[in-house]
Amino acid sequence: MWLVQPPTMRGMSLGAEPRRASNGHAAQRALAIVPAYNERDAISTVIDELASHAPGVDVVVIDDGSTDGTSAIAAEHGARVVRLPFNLGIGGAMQAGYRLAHDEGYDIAVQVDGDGQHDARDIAALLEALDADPAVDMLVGSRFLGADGSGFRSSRSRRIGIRIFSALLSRIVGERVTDPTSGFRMVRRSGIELFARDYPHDYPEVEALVMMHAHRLRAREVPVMMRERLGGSSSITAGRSAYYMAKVTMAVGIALLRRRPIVEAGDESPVRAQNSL
Ligand SMILES: Nc1nc2c(ncn2[C@@H]2O[C@H](COP(=O)(O)OP(=O)(O)OP(=O)(O)O)[C@@H](O)[C@H]2O)c(=O)[nH]1
Ligand SMILES: [Mg+2]
Repeated sequence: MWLVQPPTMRGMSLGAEPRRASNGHAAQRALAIVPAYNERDAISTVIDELASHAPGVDVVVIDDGSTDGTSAIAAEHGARVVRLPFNLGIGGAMQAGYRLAHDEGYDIAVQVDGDGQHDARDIAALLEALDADPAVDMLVGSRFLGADGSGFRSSRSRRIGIRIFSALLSRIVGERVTDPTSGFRMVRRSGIELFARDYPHDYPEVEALVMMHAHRLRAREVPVMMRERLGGSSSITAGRSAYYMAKVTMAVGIALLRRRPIVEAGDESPVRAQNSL
């Protein structure tokens, strides 16, 4: 159960006393991490929609060295903004957000892209799903699971790439993965602990799922609607698509070879068991 916080409390620092939901359970504190690089056309809508549709969730915009006034617009719209001193890329921006979520004791973190592709209306359903399934550490919003096939499903060439990674990931984790490149994902504390320590840098989404699996943390997909970006430009241009495919494929291979926690089947995840950075 998470606490729905009045809008006036958004972004305020919270006391050490654990707050209680009406059913007596300790309330969960959730943080939306909004990575943004030159998103002046979209960032105000993203923040306003979070305020309207996810009022109990705190928001931090991680401005990844933007030069177009993104952080000023975000601050005008009431968001807390962390400005990185220079462009770290999406992975560095997200790890900064997870680090902040870790240090400030958040229970849940959700990535909401600053380009407007992720719809804040889906956050309530993600929170419900996480609350309902304690065995799950991460929920990934999949644009391919919706019953009616509506919403933005990316270009044809990108969908081919997504299918290749879906097949690879499904084999690795042993269950069906449909949207491994989706950035719309929510983690509970176990995921925050892991990603505050270590998060892939370039095109991190697929590799982060392999990391979860290697640490015996469980991810599950839930249907969401995605939209086209509201403006600005994508990091995945036509020319960078080939690099994306090669880099992510190699990174997944290397991630599988990397030292991983030694645990026996049925043991608790070391990330869950050992709680500090
Ligand atoms: N382009 C870019 N985006 C970044 C960077 N750092 C953070 N971001 C943010 O990360 C989020 C995801 O980046 P996108 O370029 O939209 O990647 P994507 O959503 O996988 O690709 P599209 O579907 O084409 O939009 C956006 O909110 C960006 O503003 C960066 O260095 N470059
Ligand atoms: Mg995008």
